[in-house]
Amino acid sequence: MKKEYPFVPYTKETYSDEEMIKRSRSFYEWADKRRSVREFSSKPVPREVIENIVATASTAPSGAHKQPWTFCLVSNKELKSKLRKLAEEEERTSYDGRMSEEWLKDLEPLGTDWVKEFIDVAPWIVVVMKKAYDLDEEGNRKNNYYVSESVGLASGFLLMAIHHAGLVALTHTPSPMNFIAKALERPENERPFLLIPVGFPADEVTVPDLKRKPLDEVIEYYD
Ligand code: IYR
Repeated sequence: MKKEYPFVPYTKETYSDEEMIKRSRSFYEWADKRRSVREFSSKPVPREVIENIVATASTAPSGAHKQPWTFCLVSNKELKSKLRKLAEEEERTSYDGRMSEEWLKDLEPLGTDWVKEFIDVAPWIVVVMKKAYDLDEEGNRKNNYYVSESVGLASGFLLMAIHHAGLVALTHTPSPMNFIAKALERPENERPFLLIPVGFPADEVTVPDLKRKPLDEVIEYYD
């Protein structure tokens, strides 16, 4: 392996098989408690919590370590209302004809509709932006690689950090999303990826009674 740039020692704590089995099991059981929530409390969440969560997301691996993401953290009430209004305009058109019958049927068990009250109610809206390319100080384009994969990974890390902080989130995908870049006045190299309300769940919140696929439906072994 060619190592022309500086490398530093890396120490990783390791465990016995028995300990690994215990740890991986309890991590799974904890991860399995994460649910997408659509009803939020307006109870505030400290800025430092959101910053720590984003710091975790930004540790995700990315193509050529370019970290091709920006996390826009919206707590401003007027801006949240504006995002809600614009999202609902798009969503109403989607639910009223842009989405196929099959798609609407698939969504029925989730109880979604075009009303996106959570954008107003949740104390923070994290808008994950993906950077199609970077711009250097002189405005020259610099390539990014595997941008969707990288930003998808960072978003997964973000959701786990939210869960770990004792908060809930929803991965919302208003479509099309161009309105978000405009409302947030983002530079032209950034594209909206996900809109994620973050906060405490509303009192007595309910979630759809979903079952996750058993392992034999998601694993193929090649021993
Ligand atoms: N973007 C719409 C519709 C929607 C689509 C899928 I796929 C979902 O899993 C959930 C919702 C909305 O946010 O309502």
